[in-house]
Amino acid sequence: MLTMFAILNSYFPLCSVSDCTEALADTNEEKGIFLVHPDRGKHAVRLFCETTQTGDWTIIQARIDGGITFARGWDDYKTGFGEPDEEFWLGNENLHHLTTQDNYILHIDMWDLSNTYYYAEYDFFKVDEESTNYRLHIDGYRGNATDAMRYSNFMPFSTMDKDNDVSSTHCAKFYTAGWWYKHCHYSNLNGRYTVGVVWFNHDLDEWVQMRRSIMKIKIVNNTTAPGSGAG
Ligand SMILES: [Ca+2]
Repeated sequence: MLTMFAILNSYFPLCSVSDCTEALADTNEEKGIFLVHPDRGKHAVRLFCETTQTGDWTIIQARIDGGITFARGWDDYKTGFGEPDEEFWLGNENLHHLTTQDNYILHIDMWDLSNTYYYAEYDFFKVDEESTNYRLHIDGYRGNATDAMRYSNFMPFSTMDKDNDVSSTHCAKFYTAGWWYKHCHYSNLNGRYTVGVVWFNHDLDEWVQMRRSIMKIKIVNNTTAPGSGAG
């Protein structure tokens, strides 16, 4: 058994790596694409990992230039699409496996059409399993973008071919994207590029249209996760 493990490990040096922190530590790289196994071996996923002064980050979403369409159905959003270092959606299944193996912070960088920078960070970010339609849990906002995503808290995910929102309309179909729509949204970072990639700024009381967005997560250790049953 030991021998077999050694052989497997020589073929797949990152086989036992379950997140970006371990991948980066294994290779001493500052950033790059790594093959990791969030749930210890059942799934392999390519992650773009980056270490910064604020920690080791995993990119989960990127809108950069409208190079690929985000008008996709359930299966695409489930498995993910795009390239980890280009336009990208990590995939709801991967999001679920990652965010349930530890406690994660969600950080969102956004630049509007005039290149003004906004960020929103959530101390708690978790995506439930598919049987809940990848229900979202976020809490503990800070940033300069105002807390638009809280509106989506406890919502299941919807796509153009799956209406899980609480609206009488089909939000995902209307906005041609996948998101945790409610009735319908105050944030829509998977929306149509660039007209629908928006974040509602409560301070400005207006929609801000984004040219670029990056969503990334990192493990927070030794923190107490807030209760997730409030919804
Ligand atoms: Ca509906």
